[in-house]
Amino acid sequence: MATPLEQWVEETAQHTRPKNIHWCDGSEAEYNKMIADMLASGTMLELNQKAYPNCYLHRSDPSDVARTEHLTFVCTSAKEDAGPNNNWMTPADAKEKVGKLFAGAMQGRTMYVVPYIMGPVTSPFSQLGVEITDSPYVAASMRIMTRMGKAALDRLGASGNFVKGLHSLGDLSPERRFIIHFPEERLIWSVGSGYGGNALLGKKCFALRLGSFMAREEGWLAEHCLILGIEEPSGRTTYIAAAFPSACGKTNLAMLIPPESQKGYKVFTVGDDIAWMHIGADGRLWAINPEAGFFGVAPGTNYKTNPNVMETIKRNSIFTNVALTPDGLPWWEGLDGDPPANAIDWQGKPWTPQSGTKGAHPNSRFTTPASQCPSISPHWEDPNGVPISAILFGGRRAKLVPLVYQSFNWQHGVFLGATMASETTAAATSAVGVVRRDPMAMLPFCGYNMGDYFGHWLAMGKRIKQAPLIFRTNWFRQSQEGKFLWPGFGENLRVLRWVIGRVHQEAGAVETPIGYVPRPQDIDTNGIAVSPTMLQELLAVDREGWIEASHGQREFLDKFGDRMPREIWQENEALEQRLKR
Ligand code: GTP
Ligand code: SPV
Ligand code: MN
Repeated sequence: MATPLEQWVEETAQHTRPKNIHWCDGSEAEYNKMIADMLASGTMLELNQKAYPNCYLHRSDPSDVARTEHLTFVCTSAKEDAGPNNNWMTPADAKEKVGKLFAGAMQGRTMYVVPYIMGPVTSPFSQLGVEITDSPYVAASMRIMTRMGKAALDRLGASGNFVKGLHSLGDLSPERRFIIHFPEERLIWSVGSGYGGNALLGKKCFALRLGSFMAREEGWLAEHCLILGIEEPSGRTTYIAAAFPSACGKTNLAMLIPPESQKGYKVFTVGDDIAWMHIGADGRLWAINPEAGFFGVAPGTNYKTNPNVMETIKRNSIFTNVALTPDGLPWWEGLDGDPPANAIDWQGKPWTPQSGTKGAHPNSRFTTPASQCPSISPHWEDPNGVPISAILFGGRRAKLVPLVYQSFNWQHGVFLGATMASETTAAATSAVGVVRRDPMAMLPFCGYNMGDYFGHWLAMGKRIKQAPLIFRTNWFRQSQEGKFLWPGFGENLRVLRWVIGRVHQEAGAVETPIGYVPRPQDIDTNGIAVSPTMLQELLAVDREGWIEASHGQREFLDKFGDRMPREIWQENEALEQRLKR
């Protein structure tokens, strides 16, 4: 008898009509064959194999370079279950409309059946998925980003307990592009895009949108969080999860290297984008990284900002939409050294620094194995994960939001996450630099009504023993002249030190209307060019500004009607009261 997987593959092949079907085993030989095929067809270019062994460049369609949130849908039976935070169609309408786009879509192409595990191979918190795709770039990338192939098939056996993801490049037209989630059926359909977050279905589609939906049903959390461990000179290690919106510094913080002046500290990377967090046997919150690789932002990455990732991407990596130098090296804006005198830009056209355009797309990225990262934690594949002591919610805000502050308690912390806003970035195809609400950095990724999502966070807090402390951070405050006030990157360790000081009740703070804010003497500024006035500005609480913000927050909370938990409203009212006092 055919297994549920075999049946689904057969049905899908009938509908999409591929030239042939390849079941991925995840072997190196298979990977090499996929790369060789793509080199032959021109969809992959070889980089300089001396400097970048086993590294390649892929250029995606110029209209297909970032997530397309307006074409992304969550199709629950009832509209209210998807919430105002998601685009919605009925499941039947979606199947009718998008089903047609899959008909015959794989003709002349190979259909890859890609079984994968999200999470360490033996973790009880890991989950299985199978992606059917007609893109060899997607199949190859899934081998870097997940535990793909035989290990997944072995764990699956004849079971039907896996998330189904069907992906086709279609004709790559934005007119016929849809990323559709059917959370009630554990099913994803994506057509018309080859871009990471739209096409590598294990990542945002499964690990966050379906993951958050499953997590609420099952009593855990699926979050857009990095996970890191900090070892202090004393040898004590504290783990932190941090939710920052897309392109707001997760990869960089996860791989932080302590600056010269901060001797004796070490940061270990557990994950850079997604955390699945469960309540452990001891009642605490434990996090695993469901991914096996990093899909990181290239621009701005260099040996000063993130030396660990620079070492990681030197081999076995796929670069997408970066520029190419005459020596076959990848290049992007913000890389170390001078720009090349001439290069080929991300669209394959001749480019010079005088061209007046970007050489690399602002959302150009690399896909690279996590195991190669010099700072990877010895515990990154622990089946039970690592215990989380603090959660940070961080946005990109030029004004108002202080460098760091702590919530009064879990409920207030959930409120701080729920009311977070951030300036948009190139990670999605809409205007860049616009402040928008992005609760818990999950606006584009929460697979159900966010009112219910905040309710789930509140309920989790009641169940966790020694709940993590919750903080807000903002590395992106600017001066009147538009300069960053805080040096960021490695120097963010100074803020993390205050955070762990609070966790272990060793650091001071002052109580303000918005939360506990460090006093100037609580943040070590030795050896950095942050003057007392700058620090004061970074830590200031602007009452007028916050009163205005609380009104904006009201408007936002109101959108969720009676799905918004009473506790979140109460927190906003309490904030307004404290500000008026
Ligand atoms: P996704 O992969 O999209 O989820 O993004 P991410 O949160 O992992 O963002 P990433 O770490 O790749 O950073 C994105 C951009 O922010 C890069 O251009 C970085 O150089 C910049 N950045 C990261 N950390 C800091 C910081 O502390 N200060 C400043 N000023 N910029 C930063
Ligand atoms: C993000 O946009 O938050 C990313 C890249 O991490 S993607 O996987 O495309 O969503
Ligand atoms: Mn992300």
